[in-house]
Amino acid sequence: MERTFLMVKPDGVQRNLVGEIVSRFEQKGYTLVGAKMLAVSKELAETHYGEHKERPFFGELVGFITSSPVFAMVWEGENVISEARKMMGATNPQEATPGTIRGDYGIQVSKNVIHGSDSVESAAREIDLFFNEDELVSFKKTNSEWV
Ligand code: DAT
Ligand code: MG
Repeated sequence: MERTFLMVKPDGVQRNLVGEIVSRFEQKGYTLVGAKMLAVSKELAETHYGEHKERPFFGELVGFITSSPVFAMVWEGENVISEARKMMGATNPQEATPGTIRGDYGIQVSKNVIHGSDSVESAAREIDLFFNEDELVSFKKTNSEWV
């Protein structure tokens, strides 16, 4: 059973998309095991997006993710890391298939609504970066055999 880190970015929170996004992952059958609103600090943003620090858009990216609160989540389920990436769609919303979150709600690559971990390693790193162990629950849903 995998866990992944998903985050509704400042544009998604401002546009009231938190409920819609949570609903998509719930209805798919995944389990929410942790969630919180937070204002991302410059330090946290630079660590989280560290792999992009040499890219020309790094400053804009850090500025954007710290511009307004985000909704951080940990979701659990079979293959949730790659399945969540499919449900999010391509990084550039104009290349994302309609029906995906970015395809349905985004237009610009710099305001693409949601972040999701892209590998087992990044999921572990990002969950640890954003959540303490005692902020995550571990439980089995009574309907799990129906999913
Ligand atoms: P993803 O979020 O799909 O994992 P990524 O890790 O390559 O994509 O990039 C991280 C974020 O950086 C992405 O969600 C939006 C922003 N970004 C990526 N490419 C960009 C570009 N060419 N111009 C502006 N922002 C960009
Ligand atoms: Mg990425």
